[in-house]
Amino acid sequence: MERTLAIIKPDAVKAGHAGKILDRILSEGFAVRAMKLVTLTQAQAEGFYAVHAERPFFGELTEFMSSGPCVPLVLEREDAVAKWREVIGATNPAEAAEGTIRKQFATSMGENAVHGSDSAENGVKEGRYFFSESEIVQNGADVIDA
Ligand code: IDP
Repeated sequence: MERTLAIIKPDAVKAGHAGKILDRILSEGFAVRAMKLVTLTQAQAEGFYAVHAERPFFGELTEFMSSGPCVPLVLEREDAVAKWREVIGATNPAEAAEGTIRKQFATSMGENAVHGSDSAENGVKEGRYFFSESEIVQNGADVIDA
């Protein structure tokens, strides 16, 4: 079993798509191990996206990510990282495949509805950025994916 960190980004929460995206997460066989609704400060968004600090879109990205509530989730299943990236689609919605979450809900390269970790190592690290150990359910989360 592998973990990945998903985020339903502020654009998707604001547009009322969080429920549909959670439904898709469950129907794709992910177990939800942690979930919350939180509005990040810009500093928290900068910390999360520190790897992009030198990119020209860093200011725009961190302002957007702190513009309203988002929903971070720790997801678990076999090949969670690759599977979630397949389900969300390409970063740019114009290039996202039919049936992907970004094709369905993203409105631009920046406001692209969802996040997904890019490696198993980052999945664990990013999960810890949002959740303490005691907030990540080790078992019994099947109440939500039953
Ligand atoms: P990913 O989210 O598909 O892994 P990354 O290249 O890691 O894509 O970029 C992180 C996030 O930064 C993207 O999801 C998107 O919100 C934002 N982003 C990436 N490139 C651009 C851009 O050219 N303009 C504005 N925002 C961007």
